[in-house]
Amino acid sequence: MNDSRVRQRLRALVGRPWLTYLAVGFTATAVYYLVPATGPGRAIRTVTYCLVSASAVAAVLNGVLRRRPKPRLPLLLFGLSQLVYAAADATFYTLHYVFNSDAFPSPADALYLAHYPIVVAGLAMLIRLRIPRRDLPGLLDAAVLSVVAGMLSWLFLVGPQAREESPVLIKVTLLAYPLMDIAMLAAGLRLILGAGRRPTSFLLLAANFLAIFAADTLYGLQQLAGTYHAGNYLDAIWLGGNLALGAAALHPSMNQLGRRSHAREPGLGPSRVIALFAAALIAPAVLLIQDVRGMLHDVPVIATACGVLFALTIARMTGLVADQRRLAITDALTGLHTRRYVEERLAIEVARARRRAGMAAVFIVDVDHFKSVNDRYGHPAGDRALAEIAARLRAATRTGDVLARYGGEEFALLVPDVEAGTLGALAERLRHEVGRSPIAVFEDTTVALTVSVGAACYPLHGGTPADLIATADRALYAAKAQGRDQVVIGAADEQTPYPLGAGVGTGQVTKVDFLRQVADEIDGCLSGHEHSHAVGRWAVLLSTRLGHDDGTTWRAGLAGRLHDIGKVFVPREILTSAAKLTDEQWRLLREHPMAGYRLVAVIPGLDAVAEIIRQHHEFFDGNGYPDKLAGTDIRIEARVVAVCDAWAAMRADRPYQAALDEEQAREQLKLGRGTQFDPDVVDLFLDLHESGLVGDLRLVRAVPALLPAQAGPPDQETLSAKVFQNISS
Ligand code: GH3
Ligand code: MG
Ligand code: MG
Repeated sequence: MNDSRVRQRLRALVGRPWLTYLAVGFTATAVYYLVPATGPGRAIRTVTYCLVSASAVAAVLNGVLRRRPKPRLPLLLFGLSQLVYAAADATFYTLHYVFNSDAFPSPADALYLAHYPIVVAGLAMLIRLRIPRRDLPGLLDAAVLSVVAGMLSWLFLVGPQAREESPVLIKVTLLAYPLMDIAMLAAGLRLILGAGRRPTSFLLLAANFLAIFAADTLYGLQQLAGTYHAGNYLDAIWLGGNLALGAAALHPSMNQLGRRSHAREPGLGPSRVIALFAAALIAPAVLLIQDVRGMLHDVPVIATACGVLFALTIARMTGLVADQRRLAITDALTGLHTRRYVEERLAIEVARARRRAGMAAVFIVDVDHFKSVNDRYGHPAGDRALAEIAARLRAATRTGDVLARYGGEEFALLVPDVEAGTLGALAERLRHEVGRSPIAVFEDTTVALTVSVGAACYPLHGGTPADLIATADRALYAAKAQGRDQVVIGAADEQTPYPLGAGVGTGQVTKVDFLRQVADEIDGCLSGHEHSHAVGRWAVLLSTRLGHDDGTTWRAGLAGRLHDIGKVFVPREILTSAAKLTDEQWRLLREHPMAGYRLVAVIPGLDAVAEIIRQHHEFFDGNGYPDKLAGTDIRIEARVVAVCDAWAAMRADRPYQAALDEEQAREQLKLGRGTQFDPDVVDLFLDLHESGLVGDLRLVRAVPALLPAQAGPPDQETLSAKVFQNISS
C-alpha cells in the first residue's frame, strides 16, 4: 500500500467517528491481551478494560448530544445500562487484578445483573416506537427463537446449575444470569425480527446484545464446568459488544433507530424460513441425541417446548392463510373488495333474500370518459383519481354494504336488505358523491369526473346473481347511452325472467312496502305474536322443499306476508271480538281474501300474488271461500299459505281463542288433512315442524299505529280511502 492510500484510508476513518472509535477500541482490546497479567501489567489491564467499557458510555452521550435522536430516552437507557455495566467491570477487574480476589458472588455481580433490566427497558421502548401493534408475525417469529433459546438455556445452564450442590447465594446468582439473558434476548429478537428499516446503527446495536448474550452463555457453561478464569477470550467478546454499542450511537443512522416502520409486518423471506425451521428442529434433535446417548432427561421440558413451538407455528400459518385471503379479496389500488368477493357475497345475499322474501340490490358504477384522464394526465394520475373515486363511493355507503372494484374503472356495490323505494336515491347518492367536486390528480391540477350508475334488485329485476348483474349492466349501458352522469334502475328494454314482469319500477316496491306495514298493523291488533312474518317465512321454506322454482317460492313468501291485509277493511270490533260473531259479522270477516286481492291486484306485476291471497281460505275439498275452488284448482302457493296461516293462528293467543299447544295444533292439521288442507302440504309441514324448522312464533314489538286508535269506532271510509290512495298512486 503506498503512502497516499494509507493517508486516504486514515482520512476516511477520521471522517467517520464510529469507525475511528471501533478501530481505537479494538486496538485497546489487543493491548489488553498483549500486556502480561503480572506485576504492573495487572494495573494496565484493569485500566485498559475499564476504559474500553466506559468509552461506550461516553460514545452514547456524545451521539445523543450530536445527533439529537427523537426520542432520546431509549438511547439514554442504553447509555445508563452501559454505565452500570462499566461500574461492574471496574469492580470486577479491580478485585481480580489488583486485589487478586475471585470471590463469587461479588458486588460486581449485583451491578452486572442490574444492567439487564435497563437494557430490556430500552429495547421495549424501541419496539414500541418501531413496530406497529398489529405485527403479530414478527412477534411469533421472535417467540419461536426465544422458546428454543430458553429451552437450551434451561437444559444446559439453568437445570444443571439448579441441581448443583452449592450455597444459596451462589446458586441464585448463577441462575439469575441465564434468566436475565433470555429476557434480553427475547426483547432483542422481537426488535430484530419485527418490521422496520435496519440501518448500520441498528445492526451494531443488535451486535451489542447478541455479543453480551453469547459471552454470558459461554461464561455460564465455563462456570459450571469449573474452567472459567478471568481474562480469557470471553473478555474480547464482552468488550466487542461494548464497542458495538458505542459505535451504534456514533453512527449517523442512529437517529433512525426509533423510526416507525411503514410496513405492517416483516416478510417471510427464505432466510427467515430457514432460521425458523432450524430453530424448531433443535428440540427434537436434542431429544434424539439424549436418546442415542441413553440418557434421556428433561423430557417434560423438551416436550413442552415442542408443544409451544407447534402452537406458534400453527398460529403463524393461520396468519399467513388469513393474509392470503385478505389479499385475494382486496384490491391493491383502492383498498376496496375485489370482483371475486362481491360475486361471492352477491350469491349469498340473493339466497338470503329468497329465504326471507326480502330484497338485495346491486349497483354498477362506471366512470365517464375515464380514458381521457389517462390520455391527458398519464396513467399514475388516473390511478390517483380512481383511488379518490373509491374513497368517495365508500363515503356514500353504509356498514354492511359491499363495495368492490369490479373492473378497471368500474365499481360494484351490493346492498343487502335494501329498503324498497330507496334504490334510486341510493344510486343518486353514489353519482352525487363522486361528482360533488373536482378530483386532484396532481397537487395543482384537478379534473371534474362523473359516473354513470346501473342498478338491479332481487327479485324485481332478476332471480339469480347472474340475472342481476346482467340487468345492472344493461342499465349502466342505458345510462351511458342517454348521455352519462346519470342513473338507470333495472333494464326497461328487456323482458325480465322474473314474475313481476317488465317495466316494474321502484314505485311498486314502495307500495309493497306499504302493504307490509298494513300487514304488521293487522297482526299487531290481533296478537302480541308475529303472524304474517312467520307465515311468509314458513311458506318460503315449504315452497323450497316442495321443489318450486324461484318465482313460485318468492310469490308464496310475499303472499304469506300479505295474506291478511284485506282485514284492514273489517271493522276492528269484529277482528278483536271475543264473543261469538253474528252471521253479518262473519260475512264481513270473510270478505278479507277478496279485499286483499283487490288491494294487491292494482299493483302491476303482482296479479299472481293477489290471486294467491284471494285463495288462501279455499278448502282442498271445495268447501272454502270465496270461490269454492278445490284440489289443484287452488294455486299451490295458496295451499301452502293456508297451512302456515292455520298453524300461526292456532299457536297464538287471539281475542276470541287462547293458543293451542303444539300437540293440539298438530291434531288440528291432521284433522284438516285432505278436507281443509292439501294433504302433501300438511305432511311436509308436520315433518318440518318435527325437525324444528317451522312453527315457532316470535314475540313482536309494537308497530306504529296506522289504524285509528282503539277508542271509538274506526272510520272505515277514511281508512279505505287512505289505503287505496296509497296503492294506486
Ligand atoms: P365511458 O365509460 O364513459 O364510455 O368512457 P371510458 O373512457 O371510461 O371508457 P372505457 O371503459 O372504454 O375506458 C376505460 C379506461 O379506463 C381504459 C383504461 O385506460 C382506463 N383504466 C382501466 N383500469 C385502469 C387503472 O387501473 N388505472 C388507470 N389509470 N386507468 C385505468
Ligand atoms: Mg368508463
Ligand atoms: Mg368501463
